[in-house]
Parts: sequence; structure tokens; C-alpha cells
Amino acid sequence: MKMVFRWYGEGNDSVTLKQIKQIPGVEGLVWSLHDVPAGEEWPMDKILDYKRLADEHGFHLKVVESVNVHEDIKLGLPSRDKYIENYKRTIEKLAKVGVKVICYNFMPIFDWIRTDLFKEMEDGSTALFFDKAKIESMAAEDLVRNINENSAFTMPGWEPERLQRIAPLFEAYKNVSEEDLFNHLQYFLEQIIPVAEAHDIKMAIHPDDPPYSVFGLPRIVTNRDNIQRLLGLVDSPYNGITLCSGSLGANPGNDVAAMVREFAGRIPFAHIRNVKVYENGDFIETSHRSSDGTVDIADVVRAYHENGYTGFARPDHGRHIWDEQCRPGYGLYDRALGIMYLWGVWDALERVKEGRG
Ligand code: CS2
Ligand code: MN
Repeated sequence: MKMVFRWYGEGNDSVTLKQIKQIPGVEGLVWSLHDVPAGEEWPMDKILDYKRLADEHGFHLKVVESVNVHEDIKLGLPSRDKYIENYKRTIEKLAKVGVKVICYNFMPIFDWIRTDLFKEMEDGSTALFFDKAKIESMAAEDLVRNINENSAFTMPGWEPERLQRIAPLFEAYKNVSEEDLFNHLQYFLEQIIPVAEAHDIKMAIHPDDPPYSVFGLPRIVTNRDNIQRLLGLVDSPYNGITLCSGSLGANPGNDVAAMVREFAGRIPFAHIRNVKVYENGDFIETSHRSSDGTVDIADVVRAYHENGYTGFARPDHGRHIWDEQCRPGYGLYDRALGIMYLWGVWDALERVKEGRG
């Protein structure tokens, strides 16, 4: 398990590289060019600037999250081909700075969806929260406003400029079924995977968050059967998944540890975090500890360990604790605590394996 940490870039993150350097075992940054709109080719000079900065602090840049997929590709429009070409050029450029994994998602319009960015928990910390009934009765426009008014940072997937004209986007998806979305993903993968393979970069699709349809939009990266299907669309080790325990775990019907055991060879990137799901379908992001949430994180780590996992892993979202002012879900403290929990479980399993348990 190779530990990495998501960083949004200078001026775009409350956490500093110096702080990340002090978290045990973190070797690389999970990065992106957040100011390049989805569909555009990434400029080489900006990639090289990032590389210089990472080198100065002794971090590698092997994991990108995300190179976002243009909406026309997900919609299967004729204009998709030019965006796919741009995607290929970006892959070629990323190979030049040593990138090995590209995380992306195939969610229509939005990325993750939550109703509250800073929901107060019993212990006074705050965390990302999803109120199912509220979502079901809410207009998408109101949610966009709510999200953007409550965060000091622009969040990927919630860019106000892009979502200003949300009605035509919804209109465009009106007749797109899950089956169509699978076909559009297949078209994309058939073109992208050979390029990824030639440059030794693994593509790793992120599950939908939450893993079911919201606002009537189709969502396909939601459960074991669909993951198995998408891995078969192009059956190559370069067509992989970012197994996000928190996203998939928001549906208690998903057995995350079992998915790790089944798909281990196709998981170049692991997102490990916990989530507590309530009976009414609401959920809140908790600490990583198994007993704090619905996902048995210790067992998830055990599943990776059993498979001799050598891929990349990061703590995913964290709570906001100790009064930290940060990007929702991306503070320093709780993610650092999460890393130490992951190492604790991992190291204990290593001792047992070596017969020193
Ligand atoms: C997710 C996504 O893991 C996460 O933070 O909430 O934002 C994820 O980064 C993207 O869906 C990956 O493309
Ligand atoms: Mn994730």
C-alpha cells in the first residue's frame, strides 16, 4: 500500500506541503489542474510547474485525481470525439512527469452530492452529510446555490460557472438511460485504454457518490455487478477502478471488503474512509475507525493486505475537527488521523503475517 494525499494546489488549499510532509508515510500528492475546464487538453507548462513544486518537497505525482470527462462524452454526442482526442493528449503529457494512475468519474452533471457541508456531530466536529428526504424534495438549482454559498473554495464538480446553466444539462440527459451511459463509457474506454496502456498509466474510475440515482440522473458505477460489467467493457489491467469505500459504503447493500477481495487486481487506487448510514438512508462521514461508521474499515484494509496490495491509497474525506478552517472534507487533521489508523491496521497485519503477532 503506497500512501498518497490529495492536495488542491497553491492558493487553492488550506493545507501546506510542509504539513503534508510531516504525516507519516505519505510519498506522493494526488493532484489535478483544477483551473483547466473538463474537455480541454492540459497545458504542459502548468504540468511542469506542478512537477517542480512537488520535487522541491520530495513528493511524487504518480496519481492524478481527476482528469474530468467532458459532459458530451457522457452524453454520447458527436462532439465527444474532439474531447476524447484532448483526453488522449493529456494522458501522453502526464506520462512525461511519471503519472501512473488517472482517477476519473462518469457521473452526469454533478460529482458527489451532499445536503450539508458542515453538519454538526455530537462531539462538536462537523462533517459532510446527506439528507435523503431533503434531496428528494429539493430542486437541483437550490442545492447548487447551497453548496457554493457554504464553501470558501470552489469544489470540483460544483463549478458555479458550469452549473449556472443547469436546466439545459438536465434537458440533455432526459433520454439518457443507464444502458446508454454504459455504451458511452464503453466508447470512451475503447479509445482511451490503448493510449493509457502505451504510456503505462492505469485508468481508475471512481464510483458514484452516493451510489444511486439522484435528481433522476442515470448513475452506473454503483455496485458489484456494475463494476464487474464496466471492467469487462475493455478487459485490460489498464481499465481499473478507484475503489472508494465511502462512496460505495453509502449503500449498506454494498459489501466493500468483498469487492476489494474480488477486484483487487483491478484497483490501482484505493480511497479509504468511513460513513455512517442511518435507517432512513441519510448518511454522515465519520472518522475512519470501524466502530464509528457502517463500513468495517479494518476489514477493508485486511482485504487489501490479504491481496498483497501494492497500489496507491489515500484517506478520503475527513471530518472538520479542532476548529480547522478548510475545504469541505479536505482538512489536515482528520485525514492525518485516518492515515494513522490505516497504517496501524496495516502494520498489525504485517506483524501477524511475519509470525510476530
Ligand atoms: C470524491 C470525488 O473522493 C472524492 O473526493 O468525492 O470528488 C472524486 O474526487 C471524484 O469523483 C473522482 O473523479
Ligand atoms: Mn472517493
